[in-house]
Amino acid sequence: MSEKILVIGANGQIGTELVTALRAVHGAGQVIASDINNPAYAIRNSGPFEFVNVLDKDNLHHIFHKHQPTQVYLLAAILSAVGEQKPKMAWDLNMTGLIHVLDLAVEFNVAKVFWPSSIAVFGPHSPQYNTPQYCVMDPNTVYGFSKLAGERWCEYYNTKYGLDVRSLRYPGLIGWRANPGGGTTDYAVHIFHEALKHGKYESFLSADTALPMMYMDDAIRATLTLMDAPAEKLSIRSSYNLAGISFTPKELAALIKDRIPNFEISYADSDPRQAIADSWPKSIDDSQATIDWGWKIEYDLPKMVDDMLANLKKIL
Ligand code: AKB
Repeated sequence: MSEKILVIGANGQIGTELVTALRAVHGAGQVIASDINNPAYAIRNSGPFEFVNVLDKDNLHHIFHKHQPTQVYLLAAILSAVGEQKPKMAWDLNMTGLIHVLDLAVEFNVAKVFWPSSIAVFGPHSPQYNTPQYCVMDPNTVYGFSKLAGERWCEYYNTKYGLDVRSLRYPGLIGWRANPGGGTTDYAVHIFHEALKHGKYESFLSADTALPMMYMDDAIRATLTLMDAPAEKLSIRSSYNLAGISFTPKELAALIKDRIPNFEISYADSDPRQAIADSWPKSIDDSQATIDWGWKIEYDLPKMVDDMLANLKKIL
């Protein structure tokens, strides 16, 4: 059966890359990109696009009815840093948007739904190193506890209505095709742009702040692999831990300096994003993803740095 795939929030950092990857696999006409904002050039010119506001259930209902999607990817969300500036809006978008999509997926018999969670579901009392799938979770950002509540809703819709909903706890994502918007891990993308454009960067996180990160190619491959896995292999219907690579701003800067010798990094005196980063894990145990659907990363830190610089040099 040919798939009809609806991607909601297609203009963002993940959406831009995911729509391109899905169109390459399923054909451009089968993947409907949608967003509340005008699409980026790459999205607009490579296949169908719809304006969608996830908070407007009638609008969303119309899109589901029109396209009868077999798969839906819900990527519209407010991330950690912006969420702290607009807490009520972040809760509303991240929760109400998810529940609208889960309800419509049940009503329209959507075969599979993907919804991203995050390492932000963990908090200051979670184990910081090799954080396990199941442990104390006391997120203290609105983004973090909206993701944790969202995971519970996903598992609930799976158990109660049999909805095949799948999810990953993404670490910070690093890619060259699209910029991140409003997260705590954004420094790890901005640093490359500034190194190439200006030869220097001021990190808003301190030199030794380790965080779990992942190259976008790995994240997209993880997403597509999870979505292709046989349903009976999936033992987790809340959201899978996903590890990637863990590093500090100092370690990343050292690798960039090896390749751009005049590059200099400095560190901000204080920034509200530091407290968020300090509440998150430093590394993640994603062994259940390996057991259930064969997950394995391909990009280590040096390989990611080389690929980011090579691609950004072509477009900056
Ligand atoms: C953020 O920094 O808010 C996101 C995330 C880790 O979910 N990149």
